[in-house]
Amino acid sequence: MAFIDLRSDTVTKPTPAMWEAMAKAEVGDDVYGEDPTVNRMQEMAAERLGQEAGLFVASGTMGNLIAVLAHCGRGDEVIMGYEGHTFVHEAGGVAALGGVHPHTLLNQADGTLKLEDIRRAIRTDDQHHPITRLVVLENTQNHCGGVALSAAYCQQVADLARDNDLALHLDGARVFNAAVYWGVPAKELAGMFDSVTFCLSKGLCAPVGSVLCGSKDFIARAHRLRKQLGGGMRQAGVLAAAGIVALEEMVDRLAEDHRRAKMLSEGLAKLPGLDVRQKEHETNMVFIRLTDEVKMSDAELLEALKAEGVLASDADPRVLRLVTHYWIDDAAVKTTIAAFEKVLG
Ligand code: TLP
Repeated sequence: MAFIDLRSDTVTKPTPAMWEAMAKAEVGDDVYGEDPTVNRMQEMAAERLGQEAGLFVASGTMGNLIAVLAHCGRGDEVIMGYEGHTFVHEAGGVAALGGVHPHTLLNQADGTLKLEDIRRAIRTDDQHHPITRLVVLENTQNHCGGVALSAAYCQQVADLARDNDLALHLDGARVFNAAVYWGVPAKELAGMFDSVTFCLSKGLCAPVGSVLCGSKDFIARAHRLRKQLGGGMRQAGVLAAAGIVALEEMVDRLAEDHRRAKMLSEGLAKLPGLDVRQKEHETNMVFIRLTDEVKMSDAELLEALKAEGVLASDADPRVLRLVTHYWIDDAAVKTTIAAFEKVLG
């Protein structure tokens, strides 16, 4: 059975244009800096994000980890969202590998961290405290609903960080979704950060990889850290070639994923037992809370949907997440709504 796979946009397979570009990619040893395709992709990525330089990394997790390690030393503190991917879903890497202390703040429903909370979290100069070095934001904010943070908000946080001598990193795994949502070039959402990671391998459909961007100086430090972590990838142009197609061809079409997520949430909201958490500034994710009317456990419901050819994932107990992407068309959205209707029947 060919499944309608809504578990994540990470499941996207390469497009035909990507396969072709990968087959023809000119490659070299990227650890020597000699892979022309990687070099081109990194330059393109940095330019799109309003940053000086870029570094191809194996994953979003690796990009965020390298950024935190490049900005902070052992015992330093990083302010980040309690719902942030870096805090929840990266296996505690910043603490385990960097000795960096996460100071978490509650995310608001719109994905933001309150400026006042950030201000209060910054430590005073006192030997009892860790030294606050960095703030991390996430755009789009995945666990708050895939919501897009605005450029105006990001600028306010950047001003606050600057006034307090803090660095500011963006986990922009889906920053292009945010850019398309707001109808602005990605650099307007990313240019005010000291560093930014974004993923080629999610809605942009490339098979592997993320790019960490920042100043030339920052990327030089990041380069060494990537090597320390075993992330030097040699003839990585095979992968970067798909990344170039992702940046050239796959950004504007993200609007279609957003339209389909809306179609999906509107359809599912009409069904009994489902509390579809529609919010402002949503992009390609639909979060559904199961009400008490649904007697099945989460696992039973997911299994029943699977039997109908639909794959979804559990975001929290009694909360499912469905993510639209390139391989989900209008027909798949309709089939998914019908599958829910049948299973909840
Ligand atoms: N997110 C995945 C899971 O890990 C939850 C998903 O399916 O959404 N930042 C954000 C905001 C992310 O959502 C993810 C992946 C990452 C970083 C990490 O990227 P990878 O998987 O490339 O390490």
